[in-house]
Amino acid sequence: PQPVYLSDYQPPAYRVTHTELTFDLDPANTLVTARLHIERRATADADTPLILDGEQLTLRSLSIDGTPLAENVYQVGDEGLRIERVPACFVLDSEVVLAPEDNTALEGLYQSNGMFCTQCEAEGFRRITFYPDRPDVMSTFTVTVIGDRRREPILLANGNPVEQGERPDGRHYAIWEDPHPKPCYLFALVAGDLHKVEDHFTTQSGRDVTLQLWVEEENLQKTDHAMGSLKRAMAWDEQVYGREYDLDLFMIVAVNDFNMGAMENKGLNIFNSAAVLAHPDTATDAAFQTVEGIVAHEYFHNWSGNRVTCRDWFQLSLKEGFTVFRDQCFSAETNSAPVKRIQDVSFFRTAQFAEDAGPTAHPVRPDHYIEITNFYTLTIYEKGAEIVRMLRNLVGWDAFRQGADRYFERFDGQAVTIEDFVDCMAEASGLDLSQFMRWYDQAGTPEIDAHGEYDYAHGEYHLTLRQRTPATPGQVDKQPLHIPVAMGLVGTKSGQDLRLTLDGEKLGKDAVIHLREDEQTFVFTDVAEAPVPSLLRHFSAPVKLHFPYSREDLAFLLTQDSDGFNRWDAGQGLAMLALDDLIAAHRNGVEKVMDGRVVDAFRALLASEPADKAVLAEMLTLPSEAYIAEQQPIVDVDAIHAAREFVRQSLAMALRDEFMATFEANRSSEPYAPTPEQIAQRSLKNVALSYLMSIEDEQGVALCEGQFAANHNMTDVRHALTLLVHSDRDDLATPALKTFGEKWAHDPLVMDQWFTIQVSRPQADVLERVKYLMAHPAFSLKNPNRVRALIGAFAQNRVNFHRLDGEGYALLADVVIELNRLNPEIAARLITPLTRWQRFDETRQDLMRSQLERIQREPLSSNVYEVVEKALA
Ligand code: DPP
Ligand code: ZN
Repeated sequence: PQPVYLSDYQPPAYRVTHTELTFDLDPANTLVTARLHIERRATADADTPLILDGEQLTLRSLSIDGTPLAENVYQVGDEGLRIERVPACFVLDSEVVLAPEDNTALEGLYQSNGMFCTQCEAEGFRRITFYPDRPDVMSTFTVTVIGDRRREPILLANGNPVEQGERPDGRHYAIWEDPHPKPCYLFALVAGDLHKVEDHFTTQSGRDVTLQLWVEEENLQKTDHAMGSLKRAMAWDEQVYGREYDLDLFMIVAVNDFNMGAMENKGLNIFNSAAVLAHPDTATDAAFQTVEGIVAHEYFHNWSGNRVTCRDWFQLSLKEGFTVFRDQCFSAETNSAPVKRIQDVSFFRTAQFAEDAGPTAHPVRPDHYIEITNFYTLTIYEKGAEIVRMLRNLVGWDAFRQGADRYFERFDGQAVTIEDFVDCMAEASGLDLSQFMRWYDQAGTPEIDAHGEYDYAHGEYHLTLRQRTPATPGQVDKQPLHIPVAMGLVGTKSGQDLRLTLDGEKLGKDAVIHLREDEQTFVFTDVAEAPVPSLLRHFSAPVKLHFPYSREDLAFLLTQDSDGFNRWDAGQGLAMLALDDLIAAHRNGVEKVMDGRVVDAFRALLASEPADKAVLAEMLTLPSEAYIAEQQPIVDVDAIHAAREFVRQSLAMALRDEFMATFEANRSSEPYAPTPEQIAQRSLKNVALSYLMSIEDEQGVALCEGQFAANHNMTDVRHALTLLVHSDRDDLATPALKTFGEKWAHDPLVMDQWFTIQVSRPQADVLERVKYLMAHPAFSLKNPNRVRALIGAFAQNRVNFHRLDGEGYALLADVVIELNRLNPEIAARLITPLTRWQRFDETRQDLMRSQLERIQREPLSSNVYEVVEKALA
């Protein structure tokens, strides 16, 4: 497989002004008839051949302006169709045949539970018909879908329904028209036995939009939350960005077999059922929040992605980074804003930092790729969103909003680049963002070494920041970035933020300083008392910041920092120092001693009257094993697990009564609702229960059993079941798992949770359990959700996946090899944990590499090939 380079970009020689498609659906033999209205661009030479992408298509007929083409004027290869000497303006008709029932890659047209559906982003449309499958070719579409009235009573495509009826052969059809020119990656078709719930939204200009959610019949009672989320998202985009929906109909379809979370096809979003269905009995609070966030994300794409799209796939973050930022802000406003930020950042610092430090590190705008589906990454999405957030913070909301308006107006109906977006922000704000652009082109996580000194004699505080970005594959030399550092100085006597004066300028108590050089010293004057600096407030830039805080400093910031995010982060920092000592003790075989300052800090937190219980729950949660691992030069999975368990148990023993009181104070028998208040209360109660269960406190165990049996809502049931299964009380866990598994055998999304809970426990029997569960009737390698729930979850189980006999790695490689044939996109994603081999001890390095080499010896899809190649480079 050959890489594609950004620098090779050429505008298309031919445009498609209108596309007419007819699908005569059949599982084994779907006939796709395409009529493309094509025009050569004025800038292209008259002898430029027409090249259309096409993969795995059987061509039946081909004609230009009604005349069938002789076989010597065109060529069909593995990647498409080439026609020499075409007119400047013409109609191309083609007929191809596909077999949706054999499509296990879930790209293009496939079947899920008998339902026909499509997934075209990024390059799936070329598996449907011969077409210029690139986002800078935008066309209006008319689509006719023909199906069997009984098997496919519902026939959907993008845009507006214009006609439906019977055919002489007894089949029925529907015609859809999408008036908005769109790239083919936004094409969608769904046909099957679907049922709908319908609602309405009145836009700010008074238009009525019909909203439909299409699901299988048994899922009709799981649609309320998504519908409510959609209406909230539509209102939010009007209020916050002034963006209104532009068709009279908006549809969402839930599909069981889906590679990603969801897809923003124009007017017809297709969702992984896990990202849209939610009911209190079957979905946890976290799942409710995920549904809300993804529904909003896909809806927001209607402007940031569909009306204004990407010129080429190197610009993917143009739509994804911006849209993730938009959905993060939406969720922050509808839930607890500080908790949303804490959760997003802790995930980011664990998973994106790891990606940025590994062999698949790439810039937010990559300069080459082999397989674009490998680039739907945390870097493109989440780091892209952090960059947009920095822009918002740099220019301020008003200029940012003006820049966004300018962007949507200027580029409406066009396929554009990241520069186009940033230029709008620069124009609206008057700021020079040229150095800032490096964030898009430079991979790796910048590190800032900071140190500060208080000059008592002059009342000055000197803060020195030094930045460096480590080398990443293919990018050795890094230039300094423009890094906004939000900060305050917290007076050690007053406990208050001090007024900041920098270079004679009064900045208030909470300021942003701009690091642009390799090293800069900032001198704050009129500093009346010795401060502790609070740096990188609300995680103002996606960097690693090192400041030599003492434990006393961190304990001070934990209670005094005015920035809620940094209070949480100080607590995490304090716990990390204790964990570091314990990891060292474990490795050296020395007795572990708990740091009393952590206990004191937790005691104070538990005694406080929390303003936001969800924040308190986060503050009482220790850094995850994955996060701790990221902080270690060489990851010692066993020492990390032992140290973290020791801290959990020490806290539980020292503060047993406090946790019990917290648990009791936050029980509730109110009917379930996914409101921020209830979610906060449940998370605090369940954190307390986790501590009690970590020492298998007798009363705690009884409460846990009671919570499971009470069956009040899935959040509480799942949490209780997880704690039982992850404890050593198999006498209780085994019957609970059985009850749960039998009760929910009919519901695949709940069975996913049942799989995950079992394979994420720390006990040593997990590998055998994974093998056993792979043979379970509810498991299938063909369903991505099942694969993620069982195999993906096992690979996150640090102590068991990294077993010293290498059996965990071998199991993952076995699955990757099998999936490489069935679903290359999912196979490539599954390899990720093995690609991080350099972070482990030599024994594990060898074991992981040998599994990667074993995969490499197979005949590979380009997806898996690219990942393995990079991992072993
Ligand atoms: N474009 C989809 C999304 O992120 C993923 N394919 O919304
Ligand atoms: Zn997206």
